[in-house]
Amino acid sequence: MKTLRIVVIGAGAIGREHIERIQAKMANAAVVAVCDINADNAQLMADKWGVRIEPDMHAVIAAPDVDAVVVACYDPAHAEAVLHCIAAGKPVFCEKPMATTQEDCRAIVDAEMAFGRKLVQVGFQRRYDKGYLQLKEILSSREFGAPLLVHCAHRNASVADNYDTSYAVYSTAIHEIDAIHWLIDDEYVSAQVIIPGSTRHTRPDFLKDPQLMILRTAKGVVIDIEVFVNCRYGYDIQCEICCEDAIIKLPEPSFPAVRKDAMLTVALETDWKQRFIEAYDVEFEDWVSSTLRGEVNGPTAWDGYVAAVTADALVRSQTTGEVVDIATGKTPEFYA
Ligand code: ISE
Repeated sequence: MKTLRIVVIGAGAIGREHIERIQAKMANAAVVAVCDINADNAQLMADKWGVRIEPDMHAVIAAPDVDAVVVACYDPAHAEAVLHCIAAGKPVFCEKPMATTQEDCRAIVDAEMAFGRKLVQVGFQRRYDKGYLQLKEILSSREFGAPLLVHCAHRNASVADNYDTSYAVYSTAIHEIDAIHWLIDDEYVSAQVIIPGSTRHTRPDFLKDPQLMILRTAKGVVIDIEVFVNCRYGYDIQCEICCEDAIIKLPEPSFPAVRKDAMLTVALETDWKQRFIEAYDVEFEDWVSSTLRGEVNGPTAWDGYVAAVTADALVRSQTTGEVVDIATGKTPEFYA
């Protein structure tokens, strides 16, 4: 069996997780090198997994013993790394967001089309979650009619100190933006954000929390997304789709129900890495096997671009509350 030899760019929290996942769980892939501007991060992974440290990102992407690249560095550095992979003809898995501006996302799309073959997969792991896959199957069967309304909630117990109002879109709702686009297979046409009073657990001048985001699609579906990143009680992802003939709800993570002291309790997840751990594993299995076949099977650079354009429209509405139009244009034949 062929082994996919990978360099991981960025060995912070998520990069480390991916290195461990590849080294500990995957038979047909191996991390051969790590590159991080933080030398301690790279050293930690070199010590633990025996991978070589490569300080020069451009050189390691082009290295002959590197078949593919995982980009998991600081978000604003994604675009440069991904563009370099395309220039070197190397398949690349890029954590979300693909880039922090829609212009950079468009540049990636244009570079990939000019190269002539798909190389980029974006890390929208929800598409590999069992519950979301079940929703996709049910919706695709059309057994319950067309979707009309989608209610989502994305709640984090708390977030880091540098997380500001726009992160609620770029870092958090970006998952729903992609997942719902994929689930209902429809194009977004407008975005609006409604901001109620903020929780006392945040500094409202820096982070407005919670927020209600509303998206509309070309076929008339209305999607509401509650983002509440200081909900305190746990990590909670909800998605309910109202179709013409049925209401379909994302399954809850499964925990035993405990009866004790006149209470019936069921645990909740507390952390996104745990909630989606299986999805990440399946996502990487799929990325490695499709890369070895010379294909891109998961979310493409075009999906990354659509998410970025939609996210920018939501962020524009955060300050005014107004409805902002979304125009991504027609999906190019290359990505159809
Ligand atoms: C984080 O970056 C993620 O990707 C998590 O899934 C999300 O729940 C969290 O809000 C983000 O900051």
